Amino acid sequence: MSIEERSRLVRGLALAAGFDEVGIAPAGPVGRAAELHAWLAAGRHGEMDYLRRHRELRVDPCKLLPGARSVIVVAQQYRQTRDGRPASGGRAERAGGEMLPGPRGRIARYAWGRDYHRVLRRKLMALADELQAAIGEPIETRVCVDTAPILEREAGASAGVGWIGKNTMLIHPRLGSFFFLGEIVTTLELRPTEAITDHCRSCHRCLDACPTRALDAPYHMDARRCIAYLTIEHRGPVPADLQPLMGDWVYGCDICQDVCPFNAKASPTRESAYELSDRYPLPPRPLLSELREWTPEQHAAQLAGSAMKRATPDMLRRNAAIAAGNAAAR
Ligand code: B12
Ligand code: SF4
Ligand code: SF4
Repeated sequence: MSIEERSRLVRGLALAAGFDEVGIAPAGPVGRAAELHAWLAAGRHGEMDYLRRHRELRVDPCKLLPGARSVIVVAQQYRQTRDGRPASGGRAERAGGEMLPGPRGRIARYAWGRDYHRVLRRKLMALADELQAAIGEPIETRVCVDTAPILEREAGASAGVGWIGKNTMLIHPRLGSFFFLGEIVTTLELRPTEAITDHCRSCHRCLDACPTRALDAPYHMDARRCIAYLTIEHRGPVPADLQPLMGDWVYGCDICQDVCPFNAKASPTRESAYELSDRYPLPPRPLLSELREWTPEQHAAQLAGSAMKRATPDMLRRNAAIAAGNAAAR
């Protein structure tokens, strides 16, 4: 099979598997390794020490899989067909059939359905198996979703899946940015896809909308100020000056994506696992009074199968208390 035929095969198999976009990057050192090192040296990663620990692996997929020739990058959209109004169902809405009073928190869209790590990994493993069978010769593959030490947005940008926007998200002209990324690093030689040019141009809506000024310059983020970091990654108390700026977010933040014009017309997900359901995990606007009272057992039971279990019970209670304080101040 020629390199072109193999590359077409990869694209065909990935799209048939239900991914919304696929691209191929050459394996090898990424272009912006120096930016990652500078970002870490400035301490802008906060407590996310895992980013420091594997920084040499992160900038070169060949270190992840010796002999790697290509990185297949897939995107899977997750924006739901239903919007996150409180009436959309779920346990926290009712107690004994009664509506409970009090303010509600807000959960970022990416955590509304089932844990994407599991959904995407399973699909990518199946794709790697199919590829292996179709190629008919031994190849090595390593599947990565989020937690592997790889700069996924850099890989996605060099694979032509999107461009890195001023809000630091990978954006696709048609799909917007509400998608997850996953990769198959492989020893198979494939034809790289052409990169997409930056479409942000003179727009700066995301920078203007970010409530905490975490986006302190175009394409640059101080994660220590990002609400996603503060609610999901940061343990211990949130700095007092940032608390009032966090609004009602209790897990993640979507503001710099909600305002992006490329998300306005993007279609919703085709993956039922990411849709809101009465089982997974919480309504997107949970009652703060309920979140604040959860026991560790309730936390484990309610968040089984959800990406939200990354936050400890203490962190969720802390986030709910901050959101309640902000609601009271309003
Ligand atoms: C750590 C992390 C975070 C941190 C830090 C975010 C950040 N901007 O770095 C926090 C907790 C804040 C976070 C938040 C979110 N995250 Co996150 N996160 C990650 C993780 C695990 C590592 C990212 C990383 O290495 N950051 C370090 C920085 C320096 O690297 P980078 O973001 O790739 O940045 C590169 C570019 O900025 C570039 N660069 C530097 N200067 C310049 C200048 C120009 C002009 C250009 C073009 C580029 C450029 O160089 C950098 C290094 O190569 C990735 C998964 C992965 N393994 O990559 C997911 C990932 C990036 N996150 C994801 C998601 C969904 C989110 C949230 C939307 C979740 C939410 N709703 O709350 C938010 C979005 C916030 C935002 N605006 O970025 C998705 C993004 C998908 C996409 N379409 O881009 C990823 C890819 C996970 C996945 N598998 O889908 N995240
Ligand atoms: S996710 Fe929220 S806090 Fe973080 S950069 Fe975007 S708008 Fe700012
Ligand atoms: S809001 Fe505007 S500047 Fe920000 S990422 Fe979207 S297009 Fe780019």
